Amino acid sequence: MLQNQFSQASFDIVVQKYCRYFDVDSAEQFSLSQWYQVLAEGSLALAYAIPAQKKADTRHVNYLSMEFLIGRLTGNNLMNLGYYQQAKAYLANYGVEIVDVLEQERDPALGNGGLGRLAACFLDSMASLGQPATGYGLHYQYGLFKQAFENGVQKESADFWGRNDYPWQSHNPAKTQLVGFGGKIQPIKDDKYEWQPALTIQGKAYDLPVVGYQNNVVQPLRLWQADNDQTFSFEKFNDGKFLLADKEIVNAAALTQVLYPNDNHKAGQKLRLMQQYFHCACSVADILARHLAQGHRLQDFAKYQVIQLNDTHPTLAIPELMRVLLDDYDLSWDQAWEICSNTFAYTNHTLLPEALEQWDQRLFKQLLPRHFQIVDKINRLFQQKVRSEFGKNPQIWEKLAILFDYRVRMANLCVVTCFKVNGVAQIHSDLLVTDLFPEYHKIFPTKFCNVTNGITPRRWIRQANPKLSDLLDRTLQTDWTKNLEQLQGVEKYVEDYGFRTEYRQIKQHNKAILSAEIKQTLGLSVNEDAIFDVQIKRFHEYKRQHLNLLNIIATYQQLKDNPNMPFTPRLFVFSGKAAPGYYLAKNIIHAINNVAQVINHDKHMKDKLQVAFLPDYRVSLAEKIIPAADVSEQISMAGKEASGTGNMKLALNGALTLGTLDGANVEIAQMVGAENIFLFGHTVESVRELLTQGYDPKAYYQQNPVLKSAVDFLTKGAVCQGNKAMFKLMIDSLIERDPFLVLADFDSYMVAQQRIGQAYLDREAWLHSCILNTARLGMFSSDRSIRDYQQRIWLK
Ligand code: 26Q
Repeated sequence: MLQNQFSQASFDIVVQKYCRYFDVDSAEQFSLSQWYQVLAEGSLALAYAIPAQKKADTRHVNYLSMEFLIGRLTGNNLMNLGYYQQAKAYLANYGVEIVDVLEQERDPALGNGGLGRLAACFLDSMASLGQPATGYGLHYQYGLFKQAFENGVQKESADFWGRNDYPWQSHNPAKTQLVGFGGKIQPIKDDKYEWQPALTIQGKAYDLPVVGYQNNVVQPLRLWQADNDQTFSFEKFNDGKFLLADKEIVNAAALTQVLYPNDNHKAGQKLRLMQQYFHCACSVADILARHLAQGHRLQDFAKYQVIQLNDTHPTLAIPELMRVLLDDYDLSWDQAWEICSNTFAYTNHTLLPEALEQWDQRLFKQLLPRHFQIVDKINRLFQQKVRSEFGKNPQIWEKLAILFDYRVRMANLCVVTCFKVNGVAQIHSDLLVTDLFPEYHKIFPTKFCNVTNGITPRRWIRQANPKLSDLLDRTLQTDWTKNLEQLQGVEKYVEDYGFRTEYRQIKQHNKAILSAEIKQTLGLSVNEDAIFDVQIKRFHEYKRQHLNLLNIIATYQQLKDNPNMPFTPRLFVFSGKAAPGYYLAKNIIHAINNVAQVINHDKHMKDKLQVAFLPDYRVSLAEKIIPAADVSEQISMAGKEASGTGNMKLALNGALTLGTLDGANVEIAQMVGAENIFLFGHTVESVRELLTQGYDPKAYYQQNPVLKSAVDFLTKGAVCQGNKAMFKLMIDSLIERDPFLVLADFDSYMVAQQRIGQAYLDREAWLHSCILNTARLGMFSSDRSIRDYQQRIWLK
């Protein structure tokens, strides 16, 4: 009741304020976007009205990530604050639907995909579990590019998301930092040096509130924005010996202008390295300042702080903390190393060699001379350790060195320094030890562990699927979002007529909503009774969207040849972006779009086979697609997808997985049981076998007429508009090299698709499996992941 009055009053104040701003007599005249401003600002006030937590005596988690893909905040924060219903009623008084208002919000796209979204889910879970934490990231001016299709080709445009008027952020001027680059170093004494940077840049803090789920916790996501340093001295700069590089002028504000659009691929550019250091320097300084301000001693740093590195992108925080401890706080090397090696923990998200970050030594040294010196010493000290373990063995040293062949290897620096290294699904953590870091594992056997990824049930069911959430609320009579394992409780309703009917109706309702979205964006009327088969993720060869495409083409050809063959209608839904410079991935997007054109315009395919590629995949679009899915495509080549998290979101919302034994699919299969998942394709072991035997993709192409004709389809007729070379990039790659075994898995994939078509005909059995998927997915809550981090890493 008190809460009710409170939220009412705070919204009234904002309404009054905006009546003036917008120059209208009353709120009745507000547009939806004006209501959005009112709702966001009112909610922000409510979030910050929560009193600060009293300082806990536990370790504070500092989550460093170059990406936080948070999605829309207003609905989520209102829900977590416990004010959603009141806000809804408040707007209803004005005849306004809250969902229409929430649709006005733009997604802050401050991340590429899985890694950035995981960081956002973890912030939600840490706040919801009361784990004291601060997220540290960058306040990019442009988030991930917007995607449109022109004649089927991906076109990128800038995502001007409006960081300056974004209602959820507050500039926190007390937290501004200064960051140096370039210049030179002077020895002071022992390991103490003085670094005289060539230029300094200001880092301004922009805070977003992370609201815990109905537990009165609010903690910051702190995003750093670069700006020109007001105290910048041109005199000093013009003095030749301080120049960063030959007369190079750096516009500081450019540093945080754009998010690099690569996913699972390194960039190697100077600006990216500068971004990384800027992120780390601001964050380390802020963590130290908070630690000392709380009255803790410097030597207790590792006792009260942990710094979790989200992949190697924030690795520079390691030499940065060393530098500050040595040069600014006069610690000895051993004291500083003791602190660092007990503070940092590293999460690896990929085994792909092309994604492992290595920086050019000359570039590194030029930008960060003092850090290079520190890394060099870490490397030399580590060499002694390697010698004592393996003797003088140049081959092993070549593999384990941090500095080698004029490169700085970030993953090696992380493994050597951090007290824990974790992978993101069991199979990935195993491969990390056996394939990527076996020698390190021998030296540091207890360093490696697994924490399987998770997703926040607040956003990925409660918010995205309100109808299913309501059914679960009524069935379980408890708030299952706080403890997702309680979903097991629905298992006993799997044969309950009432429950089944509602569950089925909810899926159908969600499919109708998605159909309307497809109609609106693509002008395509889809068959709502078809199987909604979805593949939504970044475009990458290893994720094999082209395997999906080849099956679609082959199916189309079969239906053309044999119009009366038994077939369960399908709608294939795609969504996802390709990195702008990844031409092969863009070629796959183009091919899917053109095949969609042909199939969707073939009147014989109407309501039988349809393809919808929704442009501009983002969190808010995922929230619409996922609840409507029947089949979840998780078809990466075994051993390549570290975990996946879309797989969890889809299965939780009652889609059946069609997948390889890769990443978290393995654990999903264990949880739901073999009868409730469709597995196919080579396993990690059989991939290994095939590759040692020598893989010849051309043989598959020549020997399988169905496959051959599907591939050839792309060089004929309307699909390529007479341009045989249109999809050459993709086709040549498949036939000549096929690094991700698309052709080797084609047969098994088609068979699995046919099994799905069969299985769907028994709608009762299908529904049974869907319900069991929801019931058995509780362990994939990111709350469980965070508890694992606490037990296996942070609280050690
Ligand atoms: C690196 C250097 C320069 C520029 C960009 C990058 C860069 C950026 C993003 C490298 C990698 C990424 C993103 C990687 C990623 O999203 N990995 C995914 O992480 C998920 C969360 O753990 C897993 O579920 C996915 O399996 C994994 O692919």
